[in-house]
Amino acid sequence: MLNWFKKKLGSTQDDVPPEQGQVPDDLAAATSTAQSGGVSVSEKQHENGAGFFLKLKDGLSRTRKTFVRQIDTLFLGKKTIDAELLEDLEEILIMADIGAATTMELLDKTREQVRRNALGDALALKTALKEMILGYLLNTNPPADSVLPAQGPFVVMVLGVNGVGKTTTIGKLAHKFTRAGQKVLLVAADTFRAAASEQLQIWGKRVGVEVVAQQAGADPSSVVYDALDYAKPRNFDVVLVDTAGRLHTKVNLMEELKKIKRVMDKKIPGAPHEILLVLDATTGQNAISQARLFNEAVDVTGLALTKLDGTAKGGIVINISHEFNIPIRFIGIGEQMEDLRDFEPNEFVEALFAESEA
Ligand SMILES: Nc1nc2c(ncn2[C@@H]2O[C@H](COP(=O)(O)OP(=O)(O)OP(=O)(O)O)[C@@H](O)[C@H]2O)c(=O)[nH]1
Ligand SMILES: [Mg+2]
Repeated sequence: MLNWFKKKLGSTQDDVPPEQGQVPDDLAAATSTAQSGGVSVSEKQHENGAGFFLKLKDGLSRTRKTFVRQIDTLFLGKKTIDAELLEDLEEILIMADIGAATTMELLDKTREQVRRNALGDALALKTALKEMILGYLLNTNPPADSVLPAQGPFVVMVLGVNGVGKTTTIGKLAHKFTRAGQKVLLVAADTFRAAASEQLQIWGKRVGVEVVAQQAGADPSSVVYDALDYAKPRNFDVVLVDTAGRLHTKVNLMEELKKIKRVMDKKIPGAPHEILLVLDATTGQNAISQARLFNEAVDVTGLALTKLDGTAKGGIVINISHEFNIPIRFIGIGEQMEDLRDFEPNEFVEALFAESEA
């Protein structure tokens, strides 16, 4: 099935052919042109894949050290899987922020396999772990079933607590969409923090897209209302809305986000088409509670996990995938424009379990 979100971004990572009836006409046309035009999606994937993969692998190196390399150490000189080894493994999984519930489940499954004599030695256990983890990631990250709006802009509402990387992620997304030939509008609906709209405008300049902003303290919903009024007749393909990460109280914030969502739907029925929650991977278990909180308020449809570069807490990806039935759309692996990846379970697991550190 087509993952429209990635296709819309002109991703080079997704080489799954589109399914009939799922693809808006323009997108289907674009896909078939790309395929008949000599450069197939998978060829492009091959071209760009290696560099991206190395960067992802590099970004995950600290997680790999606290996780996979620890597992390797555990197995050093040890051929049999005994109770002590499983206890040590439990500690490693917990330390890697995979989460208590997910860790217990992984261990239960492992014990079961040991009982069935399905795991000959420690190496087989490592392979089994890798497969179980991939299974979790594939399970909660099926191809997206959302549908692009038949007409009008694709509206993405971006949420998350302060400092997680919302504005940066919007800048990176704007870059991706623009590169894919889409006309992008940025909306500064964080009117609470003084410098928020300036920061978005800097990204707008950097990427070369328009930004709608009002004065600090303006009502965020009315900023959004006006922005959608502006976007509709001007044929914007994508509208990315930056929201506040902090208000006077948490309740205020959630109420405001609900209001913004209502206003969007009133202005463009069906909008927002994506409610993208941004989570900072370095915060580990905190990210889990944030996901719960925001999801209760506004029904999050996708996640972006930022700052996976240089964190030892990359296991949070596994935890969050297992805990929530919300797909991870993107992962951030740096501060630059290009440092946003479509999340691909296979690629992620391969990078995490990579053998060499080079
Ligand atoms: N290393 C790294 N840094 C990131 C990533 N994404 C964002 N950042 C940095 O995180 C910091 C905060 O990012 P912002 O985009 O301002 O976060 P925000 O959620 O918009 O913050 P508020 O507007 O205060 O709510 C900035 O210094 C970014 O450069 C990432 O993937 N990797
Ligand atoms: Mg911001």
